[in-house]
Amino acid sequence: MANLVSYYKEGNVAVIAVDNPPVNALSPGVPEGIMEGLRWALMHDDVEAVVLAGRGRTFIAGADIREFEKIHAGHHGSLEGIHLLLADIEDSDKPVIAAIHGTALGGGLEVAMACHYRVAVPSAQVGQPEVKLGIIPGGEGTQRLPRLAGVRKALEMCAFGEPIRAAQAKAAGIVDELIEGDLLPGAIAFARQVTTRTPPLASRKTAAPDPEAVAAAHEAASKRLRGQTAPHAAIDAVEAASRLPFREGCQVEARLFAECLASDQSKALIHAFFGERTVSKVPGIGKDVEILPIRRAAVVGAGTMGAGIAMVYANAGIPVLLKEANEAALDRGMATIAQNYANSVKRGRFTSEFAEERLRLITPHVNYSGFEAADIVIEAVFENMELKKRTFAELDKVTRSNAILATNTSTLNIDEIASATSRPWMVAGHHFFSPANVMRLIEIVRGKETSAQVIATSMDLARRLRKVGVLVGNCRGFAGNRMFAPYCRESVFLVEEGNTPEQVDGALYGFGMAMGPLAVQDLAGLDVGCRIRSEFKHLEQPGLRYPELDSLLYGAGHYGQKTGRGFYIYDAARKPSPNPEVLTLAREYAAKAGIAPHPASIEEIVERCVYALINEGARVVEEGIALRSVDLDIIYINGYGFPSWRGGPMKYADLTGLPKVYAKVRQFHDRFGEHWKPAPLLEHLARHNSTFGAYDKSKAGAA
Ligand code: T1G
Repeated sequence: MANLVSYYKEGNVAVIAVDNPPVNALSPGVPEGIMEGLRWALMHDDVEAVVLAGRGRTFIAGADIREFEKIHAGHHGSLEGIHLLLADIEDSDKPVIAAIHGTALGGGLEVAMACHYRVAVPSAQVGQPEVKLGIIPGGEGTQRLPRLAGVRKALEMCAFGEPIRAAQAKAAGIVDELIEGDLLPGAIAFARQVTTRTPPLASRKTAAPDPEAVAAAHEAASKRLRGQTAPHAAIDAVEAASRLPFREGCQVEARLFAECLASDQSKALIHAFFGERTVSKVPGIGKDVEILPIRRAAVVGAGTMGAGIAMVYANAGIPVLLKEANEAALDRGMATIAQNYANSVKRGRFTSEFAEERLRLITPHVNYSGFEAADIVIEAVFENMELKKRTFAELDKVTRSNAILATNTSTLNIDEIASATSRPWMVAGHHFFSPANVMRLIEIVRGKETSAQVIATSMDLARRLRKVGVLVGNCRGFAGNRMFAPYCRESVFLVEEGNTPEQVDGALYGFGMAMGPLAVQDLAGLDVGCRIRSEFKHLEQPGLRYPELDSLLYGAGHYGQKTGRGFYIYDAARKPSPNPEVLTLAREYAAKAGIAPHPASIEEIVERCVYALINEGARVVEEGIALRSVDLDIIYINGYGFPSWRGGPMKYADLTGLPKVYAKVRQFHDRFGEHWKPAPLLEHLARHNSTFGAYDKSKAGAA
């Protein structure tokens, strides 16, 4: 334990320092080490107070979440050590002071609240983010926090999981003092001031009931965290603190914590937590690969995507040139950017100073001047191969040979685009998702000659841009859009079979998708979908059924939101309402095409759309277009509004059970033909009652 926790004396104050990098999690051995240090401190009569601190970049950032992964996998893991530690701290007859820097989160804040006092540097944050893992605070935090900060503040922190800054925590009564200088000396000085006082205990305070706040919290959680169960459990636990004595309240918390930990939502959200970190690990590209410095960027194309990408770089503090073919188009792009910033200021997301400072980092141009200084160029011109190749041929001449040339294409072949340059090894796809300045996902598309340096730099850059970068291979639609095609195909088929767009979208919205597939197609533009389809029409298999209704709407001049009419009718505020023309068109087309009407249940609608996603995802993994199935989960959660509390499509399939998913896919194959041919990997894993997660692990082992 010595190496996880050390302790020593500074005069009459004992210091216990946790040293469990990278975030000082309460891994097995850490609570025991702290208890050992506390026993040692209490044995020394010349010690009059104890300071508990974290070495490295943070105080304790929570329980070790890997322990919960063990429990989910049926192995032993527990919070017992944490509860014993909480009791030891409270039983101490010498004051224990938590010295907080970095992030005191989850069990870290709970340990700090069991201490008699808490001091923090101004940059520190404290929080109970457990609901983001599908659980609730399990270290008596739902009982101490309302006693320190009141029910309303405790509800906000425990039900929504957002951390607060040290100054807010002091104002709320969670932190006793802010330390302006060095934390440890400041904490020791504070400790010496309190040695003579009776150490106060949070658990001995009371929390006044606040039924209005409880009701409001439940209502807000149902809206903001739609479908999630842990937030409501957290609210119930905090409410118990205002009604029951401390120990009884802790029993309520323990029961609710155990229920949440056993839930599929917790398995899904913890899968997503680690998954978001796993995707940055690319087998064969280790920390030894040099990351190229990216100090200046340039974007070609000031349309919706180009303008959004320029904002992404500016928001990360990277100066960026924005080039368009003519002044008018450039002015439109800059106006879009200015409007986006104004909206963010209006919504309180940015201060006006931040927005002005970032806007100054974007330099508009109608030529390539300044491109020779760019370390990376992102091409975001119209989705046409000839235009992209011409642009890359120009970029090849006007940029330094070691500048990365990235394309934002969402469907075109990276290798063909790279062939227009003399340096295909410096070319990659950086596929942003619209709106680029909002969506967290970037698909980093690896061409056959893309160098390891460009990949490593792209993955690191995604982090700097505060995005989630996922490496994918070069095929039609890469990973996300390739899977999205069958998902959308089934949604249009269902409308052609007589189900209304509202029924189809309502079923997927109820499943947890941020938007239904038909509303998404209206948003993206039916013209875009039809143009892409026409580029690949030659690949369609004769005799196979393909969606036609979207093409019929497009042919009637209905492109979706942009023309005010598509699968829905949109008012000036783009609020959708049913479009009766859709059902007429569908009925007429179905009659001509011999498609039998088939009213589908909500369950079938969800299965046909989501299992189509899963079946294609299995092929994407099998072909190596995605490194792991979890990469597809992270793509769908961060790029397509798939509910994180279902873990992503592949985790959802694992939790559903692959034998069940495979059996349904086979049924659909029998009913609907070739589109539903089961992916061999899905069949293999189902027949062995295995999971996509186990397959990832087997590949990791092989890497
Ligand atoms: N347990 C295990 N590993 C953790 C971890 C944790 N709590 N937090 C981070 N890691 C790993 C992470 O996987 C990554 O690993 C590395 O540390 C760096 O993390 C009892 C039940 C603290 C804000 O939810 O929010 O306490 O990829 O890349 O961007 O009631 O990590 O290097 O192998 O995220 O600087 C509650 C979760 C737990 C905090 C730092 N605590 N962590 O962000 O680094 S449940 C949390 C974070 C609990 C109690 C309950 C962030 C961070 P690798 P990182 P970062």
